[in-house]
Amino acid sequence: MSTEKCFAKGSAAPGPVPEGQIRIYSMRFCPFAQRTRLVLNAKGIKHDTININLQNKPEWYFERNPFGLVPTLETPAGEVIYESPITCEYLDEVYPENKLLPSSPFGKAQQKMMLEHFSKVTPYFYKIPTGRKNGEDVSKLEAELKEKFAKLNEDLVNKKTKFFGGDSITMIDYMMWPWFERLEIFELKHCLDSTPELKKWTERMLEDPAVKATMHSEDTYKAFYKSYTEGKPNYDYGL
Ligand SMILES: N[C@@H](CCC(=O)N[C@@H](CS)C(=O)NCC(=O)O)C(=O)O
Repeated sequence: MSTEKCFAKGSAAPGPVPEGQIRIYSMRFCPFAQRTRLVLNAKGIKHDTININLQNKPEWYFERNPFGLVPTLETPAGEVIYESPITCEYLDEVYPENKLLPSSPFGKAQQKMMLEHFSKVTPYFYKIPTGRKNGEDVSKLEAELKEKFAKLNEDLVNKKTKFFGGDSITMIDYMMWPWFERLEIFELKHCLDSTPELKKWTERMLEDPAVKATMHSEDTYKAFYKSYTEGKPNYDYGL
């Protein structure tokens, strides 16, 4: 790809997906799309990236994903796959190198159940900053988030493992990571203070090459989130 700049309404649809590659439709700061980017990186999959202006979406994007959300994958044969957990599982099945999901049906089911639990955590990363912006008291929400973190902490303590699926990174770690990477931006880092094992997990994750390859600097995140909260997201910030 020649540009990471986002495609907006009125733009021409990109050309065909290059043979031997897979395409990801993404947005540089989207945590859901980051899940897929983490898996692409961790597995060393050759891909091209088309970033989408989510405030002003290209008309042709709805032909790829009727929900109009990122991430979406597209293969050279024109197959499209969307919804972040589905894209990640697809990549893990199609590209055998560095398997991220357990091979046993129960192991897989466990990771999916953990993900369901985590889906109850992500809304706090939106509710708390929005509440603060509106001048609301968010202490109750913060206490609830800390309780969720305590559960995750307990899980690591009970398992006695470095990561959520064992002593090396597996799919579930990548599925949860993008929100932890943004704790500082959301001014929620203090919520980790009473969960030392979870905090150690975040430190270990920061050492991972795929995490390093997909993350932005704190300044870049801050600038993007400022533009986002002002209602004018600058998807191309820093390009
Ligand atoms: N359930 C979806 C959620 C994806 C999602 O919400 N992506 C956001 C960007 S972070 C998006 O595309 N928003 C555009 C919109 O809401 O119209 C997934 O897991 O892929």
